[in-house]
Amino acid sequence: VRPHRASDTDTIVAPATPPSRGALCLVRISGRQAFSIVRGVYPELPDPPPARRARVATLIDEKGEVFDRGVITCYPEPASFTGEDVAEIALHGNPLLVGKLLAAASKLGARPAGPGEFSRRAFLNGKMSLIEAESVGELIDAKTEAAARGALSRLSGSLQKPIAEARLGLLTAVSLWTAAIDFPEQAGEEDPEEIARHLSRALDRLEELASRAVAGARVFSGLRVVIVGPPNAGKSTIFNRLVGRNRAIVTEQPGTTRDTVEEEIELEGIALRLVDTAGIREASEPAESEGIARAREELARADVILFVHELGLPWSAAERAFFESVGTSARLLILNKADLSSRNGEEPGLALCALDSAAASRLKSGLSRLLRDEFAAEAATEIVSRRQGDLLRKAADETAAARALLLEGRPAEICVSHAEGALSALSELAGETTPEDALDVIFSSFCIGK
Ligand SMILES: Nc1nc2c(ncn2[C@@H]2O[C@H](COP(=O)(O)OP(=O)(O)OP(=O)(O)O)[C@@H](O)[C@H]2O)c(=O)[nH]1
Ligand SMILES: [Mg+2]
Repeated sequence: VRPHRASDTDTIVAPATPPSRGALCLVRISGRQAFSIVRGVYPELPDPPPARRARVATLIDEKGEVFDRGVITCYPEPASFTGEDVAEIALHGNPLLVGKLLAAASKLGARPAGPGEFSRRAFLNGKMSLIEAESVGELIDAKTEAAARGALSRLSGSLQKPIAEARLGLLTAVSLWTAAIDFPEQAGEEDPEEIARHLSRALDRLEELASRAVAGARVFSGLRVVIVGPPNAGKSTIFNRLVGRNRAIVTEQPGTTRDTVEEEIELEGIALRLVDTAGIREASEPAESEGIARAREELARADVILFVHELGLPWSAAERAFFESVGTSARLLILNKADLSSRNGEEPGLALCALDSAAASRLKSGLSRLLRDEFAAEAATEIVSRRQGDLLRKAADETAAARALLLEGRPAEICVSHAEGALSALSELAGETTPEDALDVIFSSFCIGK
């Protein structure tokens, strides 16, 4: 039985389009009284209303005065977004007219919908799984294109298949165990090897999903791109190029940047938080050494590192060690001030003159290539909410524990309880046993009208 509360049976109304002066606004009404409420503003609506057919309608207010012409479409239950009777009224996107319609609907018995309430009902009425419901929420506030693509791919259920496979592995393991426990004569001794095989299969799928979930959540919320390197290499100039304006101070003095400077940009449909840092060296003043300490902190939080070195300058041992310490995965070496040196870089990197007018596009294409190599898979496929990521992690950990205990020869009961823990995390992920408060958390993060 799905959890629900009394307010889930009210008839609700809200604009489904953002509140702004646009050409059209779509107002959605859902619940038992939906059609009678529509009749209050459009008495000519037949009873029963024509299903899923748009009708041009003259809308009247409480005093019987025409206030707008719109288009009304009725979706009788259960074939509607929420699974209830739903009416959608498209009218002109004038806040005064929309306000009139909402006021009339309230007077006729509808209550303004809370955030995510339409999706909540769709979920309660079995119209969508929780995974799909959360995608709707993410779709609404997906900041960037890649995040929007991820939300879309999940709406079509691309998470479901690997989860189903993991679940099958776990269920098979649990049933082999319980058979051995409950019917020792018929089932014989349990076969740890075979059970472990099923657990391993489940674990593979879960580990893959959980790690993708982490990366997906990062792409979804934006990547931190941190610019580091020795003083005076041109870090702030490069930062300004990428931001597209002179946000950070640039001077010919080494040690100009004392604190970190941040700015958000978008590239390849991914939101990037660009961070300029103080040049790393032995500082002469407290303010500078504080800045350097911050630069090191930023490095630890970075998803992508742009390391700037002045082309042709020798590498100090300290710089070399620093460069090695940032790792190689998502790192781009920029050899700046290429205009000053005829020497070719001894390191493979992007030779650049940050003062040049082509610098911005060269930087962006270098960075794009890096993003595609490192993050394309996550950006294009599964982007998962933090809650889903946590549940996947829990399922993976419980499965790993069950398998480890099994291989240590622990009693079946203990192993089974971990496998069941994994299964219940997966059920919660799919929305089968979600406690009431979790539902509130999920749906209240939506915007009104969804
Ligand atoms: N010739 C030349 N000069 C550059 C280039 N890029 C930056 N500069 C100059 O180098 C100096 C230092 O540039 P910044 O961008 O302030 O360097 P930074 O790495 O942020 O320096 P700190 O903040 O002090 O660590 C400025 O005078 C820039 O105009 C380049 O490609 N060629
Ligand atoms: Mg600087």
